[in-house]
Amino acid sequence: MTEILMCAPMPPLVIDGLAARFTLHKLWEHADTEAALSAIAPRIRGLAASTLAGPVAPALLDRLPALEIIASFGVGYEHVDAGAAADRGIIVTNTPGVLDDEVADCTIGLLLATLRCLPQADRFVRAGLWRDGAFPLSPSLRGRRIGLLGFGNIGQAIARRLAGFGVPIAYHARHPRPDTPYDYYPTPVALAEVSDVLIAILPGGDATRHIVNADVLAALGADGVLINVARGSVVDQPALIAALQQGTILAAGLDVFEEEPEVPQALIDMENVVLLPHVGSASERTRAAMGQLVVDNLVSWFAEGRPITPVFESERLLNR
Ligand code: 8YV
Repeated sequence: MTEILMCAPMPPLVIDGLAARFTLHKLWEHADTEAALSAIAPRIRGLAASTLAGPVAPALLDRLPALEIIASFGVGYEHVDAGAAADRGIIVTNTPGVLDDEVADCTIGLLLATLRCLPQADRFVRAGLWRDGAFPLSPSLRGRRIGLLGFGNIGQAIARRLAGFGVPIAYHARHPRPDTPYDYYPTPVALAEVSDVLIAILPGGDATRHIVNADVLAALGADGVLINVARGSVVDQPALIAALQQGTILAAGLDVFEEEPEVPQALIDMENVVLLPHVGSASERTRAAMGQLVVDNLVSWFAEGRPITPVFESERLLNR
């Protein structure tokens, strides 16, 4: 039977789905993982990976000469060097599409929670403070212009929802999209200058590292709000903390952080920040769909020689 490697635990649906069709090696279950890996490495043809399991190191790929495919859980795949994998003839797949609406829904929730101070209001009621007087008035979504930093499938799903809220929308991406009615801005600073809310929804990795820096936050301005549902790496976190402390911007809603699961105490101590533990896609339903797509990619590859959702770096391997 085809042998698949999983280095760290993944959702039960993935483990069970793969174990039913392949010989699945759960590396973390071995007391001596080094010895276990050495014994099985030459036979491994598929690798099931996830952002939660950390980067797929080139040194690991060096040890897997028969590896054909890396099936990654999640739409973001910066933990795999897909270009280097393609150079080795290894296909990489991710789980796009099935989480777009869920992440977009969560983004709207975080946006409203941040602007209307909903978690703070909940804490106020629970603390019994209502009896002493009304909760302070909050900022509003009304009258705000929204800047989408990133305009891929999830960014567009957020834009569709925001259109229903009747707020103006603009965006920055690598290229303008002629098929949208929204204004394009060629740089993050230019977008921030015309926005009252900046929503980061773009891929992580080196190309976007700290794309939200002190200049972008200054351009967003003293009434500005940052929402980050992308990756912690896209925001210069110390610059964000300074901007919040100094009133350079008004508030932030953050689902992702630079060193997850670590969240700086300075952010925890701030009342004008809403913090989520990277839950954008984390509903039972959507995580199940993502897990099933990991399984289906491996099954399709080994049964039919066709992955379902290869990343673009892998396309050159498939078009040969
Ligand atoms: C998950 C994500 O948290 O899809 C992504 O890129 O960030 C999330 O859906 C992540 O994939 C968990 O491994």
